Amino acid sequence: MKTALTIGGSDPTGGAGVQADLKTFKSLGVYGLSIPAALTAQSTEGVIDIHDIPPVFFTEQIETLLRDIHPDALKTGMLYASETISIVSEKVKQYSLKNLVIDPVTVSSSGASLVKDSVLETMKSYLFPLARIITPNIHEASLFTGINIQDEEDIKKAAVRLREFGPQTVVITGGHLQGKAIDLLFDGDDFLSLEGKRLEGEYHGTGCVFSSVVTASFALDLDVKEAVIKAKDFVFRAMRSAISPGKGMKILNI
Ligand code: PXL
Repeated sequence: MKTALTIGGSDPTGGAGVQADLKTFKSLGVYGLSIPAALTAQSTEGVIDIHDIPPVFFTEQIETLLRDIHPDALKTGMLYASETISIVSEKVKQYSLKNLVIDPVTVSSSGASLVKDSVLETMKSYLFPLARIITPNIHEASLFTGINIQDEEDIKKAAVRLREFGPQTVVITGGHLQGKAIDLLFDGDDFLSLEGKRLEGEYHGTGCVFSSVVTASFALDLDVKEAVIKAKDFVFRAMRSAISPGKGMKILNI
């Protein structure tokens, strides 16, 4: 059985974070491994508090697991602190990990900041160059490039700029742009624009699930285009059948 590792934040609702990633891996037939990089106290109504994992213990989690298991693919989500990002970058190189998917998480769907200072710079310099793909949404693509994204041309410009930071491929998920839900993939040569129906409402965890499907797909040897097409379809179907287990946001049915 193929294996995929997620390194990210814990979300007790299971709608985002490593919990959502594990469920997504499972539903695609990939065995899931997980290392929490930060813990959140949250409900469907929002993030209340964040606690980071001490760097020494975070390193111990990674080394213990990777000395034993070599995952076929891995993803990062909420890493929260710059030091955590540096450790991930060092270990990806040390253990020659391939198929790295970076979901550059910055804010929660409820609007809470999920990063400490200077995380954006550290991520750009140390982690992006190691990635097979990065999966920012429109908001994150704007933050990392400084481009105020208003239309599809801006999305293209941002994708080109983001790829200059070193990832092999960039996909900007457009679910947050007004109108259509367009995802744009750029591999350095070609753009692939994937258009989907837009579903109204606030959904929790779409970015996590999207990047998890891409990660599981890499573990299963799909190519980048196939992985992104599968992710868009999977997220759309999980949104259409979303559930409301609490008082706040809807959670994808995975
Ligand atoms: O959706 C981004 C995200 C990622 N990881 C964790 C989260 C969230 C959003 O709330 O809680 C742990």
